[in-house]
Amino acid sequence: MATVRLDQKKRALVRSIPSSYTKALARYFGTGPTNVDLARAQQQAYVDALEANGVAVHRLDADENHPDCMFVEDQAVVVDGHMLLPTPGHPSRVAEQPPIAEFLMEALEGVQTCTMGGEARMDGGDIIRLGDLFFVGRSSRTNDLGIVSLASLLEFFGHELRVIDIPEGALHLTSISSTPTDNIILAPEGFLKPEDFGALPEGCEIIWIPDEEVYGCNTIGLPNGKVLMAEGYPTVKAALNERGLETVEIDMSEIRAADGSLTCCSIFY
Ligand code: CIR
Repeated sequence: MATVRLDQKKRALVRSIPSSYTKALARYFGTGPTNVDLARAQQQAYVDALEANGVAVHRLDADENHPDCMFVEDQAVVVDGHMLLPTPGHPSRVAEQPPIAEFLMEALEGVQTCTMGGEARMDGGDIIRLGDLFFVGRSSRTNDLGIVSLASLLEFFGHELRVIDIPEGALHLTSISSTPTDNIILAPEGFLKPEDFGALPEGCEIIWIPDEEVYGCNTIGLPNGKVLMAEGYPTVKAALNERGLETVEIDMSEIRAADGSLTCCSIFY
């Protein structure tokens, strides 16, 4: 998940892929998944990569009634041991949340949890974190009231939040960017501009990636310093390797087919 710092990435939650996955929402990168077995094999490779690089993974059972249930990132926002349970921005995904919330409340014993009310909407996939600076996407899934809820949680910690308008052609902020380390942002040059992020803390940089590799901008920084990335994005890989970051690549084709990126498939807690 995109809301924890590198040093907070020891445990991750994933959820199995239901047979109904072929009905998952797909409007952006994906034309819709067709091969559930391949998606499951790719998810297993993802879990194996996390575990091989220092993350303990817990897996929840799939929910056949919710084709998108593997995309757990959208369902809970964990920040410094506190948790915000957003009301997801797509109605078909709202009822995915209870087992995820239940698991996290038990795992994070005594966790302070807040929920959203009224018309507030947010998908966890709209948040990225650069050290203690947060960015949230105002998107088709995340509205201003949702952003207000996140802002009050972050205010409690004294963390700054900046809002970025997500262009029409993208689902979430994490669909088009990520922070592979606590001082690097990857972003596609035709989707976002330097002004969207504003002035960054000293020592931080944005690596601008050509639009053909927009999907590759979503990466996961691992606790051992390596970076998990999707296979097939040579500019992203070269940019990370040039900065001394070792990359681990996995095939994400059937996850991408449902508009899912690497971060969408887990919650670090
Ligand atoms: C959806 O449209 O909600 C799913 N098919 C994909 C969710 C991807 N999640 C994410 O970017 N955090």
